[in-house]
Amino acid sequence: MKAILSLGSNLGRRFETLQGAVDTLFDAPGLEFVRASPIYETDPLGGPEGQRPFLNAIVVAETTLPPQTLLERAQGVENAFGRVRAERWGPRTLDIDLIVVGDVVCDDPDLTLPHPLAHERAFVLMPWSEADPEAEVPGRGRVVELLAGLDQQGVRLREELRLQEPD
Ligand code: A4P
Ligand code: MG
Repeated sequence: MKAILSLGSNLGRRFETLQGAVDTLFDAPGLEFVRASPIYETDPLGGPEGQRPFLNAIVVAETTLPPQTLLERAQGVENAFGRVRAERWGPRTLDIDLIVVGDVVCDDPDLTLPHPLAHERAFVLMPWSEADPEAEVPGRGRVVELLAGLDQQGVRLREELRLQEPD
């Protein structure tokens, strides 16, 4: 099934962290890289004042893993990149969210699918619409249409930064 992952970083070497995350995520069986979106620099949403902007991107993958296992893989990669869980919505070297996994719907606070805020976040929908223009958020509508209803001012394309396929 198709899996959409959202990657964000606003501490340290942000681009290198995103590329390293892509390389590490796909370094084990059960998850196949399909495509990465362009990278966007985005104003931080929520969290403390004075945070640096994020770099955000979307990765499209194919997976045979159960969503819970995929979440554990993502959290392992976050930890490998020195993520310190201090403050909710606070600065982080790496945040990986599962946006959708196939058509799985799940209300568990440890894993909510589709991601409960994805449909209202331009920093998710903008790169996602680039990576997969036909995409839909189950129960919410088409990504391009959801995006059109949002303020996109804080989301800027960083054309010169390009994620490579995992090595
Ligand atoms: N969790 C539940 N559902 C999911 C899911 N679909 N994907 C649980 C990933 N995790 C999920 O996450 C807290 C808990 O959410 C995890 O234990 C997991 O079991 P976390 O990553 O530990 O904490 P967090 O990321 O600080 O909190 P939260 O509520 O997940 O925040 P978000 O939604 O990840 O938002 N602004 C910009 N411009 N760009 C960003 O990338 N990111 C955030 C974080 C805020 N503002 C941002 C950005
Ligand atoms: Mg998160």
